[in-house]
Amino acid sequence: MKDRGMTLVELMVTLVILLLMAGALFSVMSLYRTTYLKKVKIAETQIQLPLGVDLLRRDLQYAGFGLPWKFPENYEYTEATDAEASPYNDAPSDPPRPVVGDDGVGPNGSDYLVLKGSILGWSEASQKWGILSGGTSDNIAYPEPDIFTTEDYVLILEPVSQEFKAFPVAGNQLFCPGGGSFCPPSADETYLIYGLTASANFTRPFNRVDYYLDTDPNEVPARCAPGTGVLVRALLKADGTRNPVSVLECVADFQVFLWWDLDGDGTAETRTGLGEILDQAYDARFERDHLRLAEVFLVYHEGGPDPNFTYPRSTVDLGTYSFDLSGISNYQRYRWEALHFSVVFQNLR
Ligand SMILES: [Ca+2]
Ligand SMILES: [Ca+2]
Repeated sequence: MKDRGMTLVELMVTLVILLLMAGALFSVMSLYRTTYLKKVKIAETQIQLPLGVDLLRRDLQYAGFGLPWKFPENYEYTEATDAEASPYNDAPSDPPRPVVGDDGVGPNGSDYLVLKGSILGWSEASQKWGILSGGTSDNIAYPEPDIFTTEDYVLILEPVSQEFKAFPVAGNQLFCPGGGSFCPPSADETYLIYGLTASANFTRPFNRVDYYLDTDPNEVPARCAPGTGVLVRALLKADGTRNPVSVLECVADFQVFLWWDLDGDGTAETRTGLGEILDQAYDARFERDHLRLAEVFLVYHEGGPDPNFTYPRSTVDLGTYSFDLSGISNYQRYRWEALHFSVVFQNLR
């Protein structure tokens, strides 16, 4: 018998290796990626609808995904250049905090939220990730050998320490037999690879999105009440400027609260504003250990002014938070809506 196939022992060994490598972690990541892509697709076609807020929910869930926790000595990168965005930088050399922001710095006392993670980039490249095997074995063991193209720039992390091993590396440099310096030193070690962007001129080892209210008259539709704005999702570009895309129109207020497990008993017990991170100088490590949940409030109106309509109250009450409408002229003529939702950070700790 020439084609005897595998012996039982060989089969068992292979199975054990496959189980170790392709087990729970991979199926979770795969599920994760599929869900994310599905949601992005839905949102892309209806981005002007309140459903666009679902993007914010997704981004909160994925904050921290593919972020390096530790940099090599003397490693530096650049981040936001605009005055409104730069206070939330971790550049030039700190590990990126998954969540940053501040209270009341926007129109009507609204908040400014910043989220960081590889997958937040939305580019085809940033939706990719893989496993790089060391030694003389095949290069990318999962999900497929050639998932990255020569255009994709990637970040390589050591999976336990999340220490970053190589940046930037183009997809065609990932083939380990032949031994690049970014390859795991032995066959039984693996590194994680996260796609970042297809552009060779990127400047930081993560993607970043900023959420804030924009009240620039050129951006706000004419139907919106005076003083309201659009909630934008702004991807930070390589040059440090923001690329804003509207996700919700006629927004009067945007508030984010954070829930922390400060006593480490596994349950979040402390609610703070976003500004707590800056006030207390919490770093990336502290967020991973203690930050558990985000709570978001949005106040906006549907349609335009209606002379035959009277909104019955001067505040929008949302349980633990209320917004005073009386600062908005003619607020009674608009149909005010409120959104209140909570999101568990799935990529911290
Ligand atoms: Ca706030
Ligand atoms: Ca607790």
